[in-house]
Amino acid sequence: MKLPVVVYPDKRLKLISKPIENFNTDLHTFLDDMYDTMIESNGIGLAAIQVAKAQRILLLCMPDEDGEQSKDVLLEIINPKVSNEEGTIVYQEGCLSVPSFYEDIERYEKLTLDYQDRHGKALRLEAEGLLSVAIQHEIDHLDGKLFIERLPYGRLND
Ligand code: QAP
Ligand code: CO
Repeated sequence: MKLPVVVYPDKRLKLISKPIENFNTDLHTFLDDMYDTMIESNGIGLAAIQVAKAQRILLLCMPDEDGEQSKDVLLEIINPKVSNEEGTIVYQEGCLSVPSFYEDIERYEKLTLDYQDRHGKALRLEAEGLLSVAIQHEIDHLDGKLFIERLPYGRLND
């Protein structure tokens, strides 16, 4: 079931999300609803707070070369922790909670992600490029931060 998306400047987007402790059927239903919401909104990533639940959950579904999204590559990421950040990358980001606004943002190019799946199993992945950008964008949501707060100031005299 598709859920309503919380949009800027709704202050709920500033909440710090809380860790998941119970990996039960309520969680699984919520993950399925997040997936429907992300796909029906044409998103590649979604954090739980964007559907008004302040829990440390995010979904990522990266498109392939033809821009197709397949559920086979869906990542359900719970209680994420980033380490080994390396390098920088600039990517034009958008956000379902900031509709029709896109800007270049600098992020880490590579990182390691430790997280849990819907059953509470501990997993690790190495990410670079767009996946690394998307992980950082979504974890920012869990910490109450939007990409528009990371816009650089312009140079003076320009
Ligand atoms: C976050 O963003 C992201 O304005 C996910 O009208 C962004 O799915 C990760 C969207 C960039 C990596 C790189 C935005 C859909 C979707 C809009 C999204 C819109 C319709 C944004
Ligand atoms: Co976003």
